[in-house]
Amino acid sequence: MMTAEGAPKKTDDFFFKLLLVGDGGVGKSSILLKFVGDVFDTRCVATLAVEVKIKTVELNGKEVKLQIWDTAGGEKFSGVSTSCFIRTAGIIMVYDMTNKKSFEHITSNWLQNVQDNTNEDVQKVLLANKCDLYDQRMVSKEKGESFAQENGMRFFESSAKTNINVETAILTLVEDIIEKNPTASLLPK
Ligand code: G3D
Ligand code: MG
Repeated sequence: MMTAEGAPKKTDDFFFKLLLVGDGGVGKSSILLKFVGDVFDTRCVATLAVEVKIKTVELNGKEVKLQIWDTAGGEKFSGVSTSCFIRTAGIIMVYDMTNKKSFEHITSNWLQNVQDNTNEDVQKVLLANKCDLYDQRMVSKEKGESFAQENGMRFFESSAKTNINVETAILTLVEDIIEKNPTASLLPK
């Protein structure tokens, strides 16, 4: 099959599952809404307390379909169930830079929850969200950055409200996934 431009249609596009984790209220759903938009192919999996959204992005000439799982309800014990992690290629860990506890839960619980349920190939990014509220900052950039570095994650300060680094963080994560698995398409299309 040919595209309008006459180039052969790509058959090796990627399809990755990403997972958002972090305390309630840090902005996970807002980040997803900002990245994907208010689309109608949202699925609710009530029993798993996840919402799944799909977005296709163009990256380095490839079409990459992203299935992004937004978790909720795991906040009480700072962990989500093993079933949420199945076939996950990338994890977006989020804290609220105006809420110290949300960062402490990343270091004390969420990273452990992720490490217990994934192998080392799974790429991770740490987001210090709500950076538009800089005058209410409770976690320094250095603290977030060095924790991310120590644990092999990328780090961005983001704002779902003013749209800072949301797309950059997710696309960088996807680039890392592809770099690690250049021939992989981790889910059947
Ligand atoms: P969650 O999905 O992690 O539980 P939500 O978090 O996306 O529901 O966001 C929780 C609250 O934080 C929401 O406010 C949302 O508007 C706000 N929020 C999310 N991201 C940002 C951000 O980057 N900056 C600011 N200033 N606020 C943000 P409400 O008032 O609706 O509860
Ligand atoms: Mg939410």
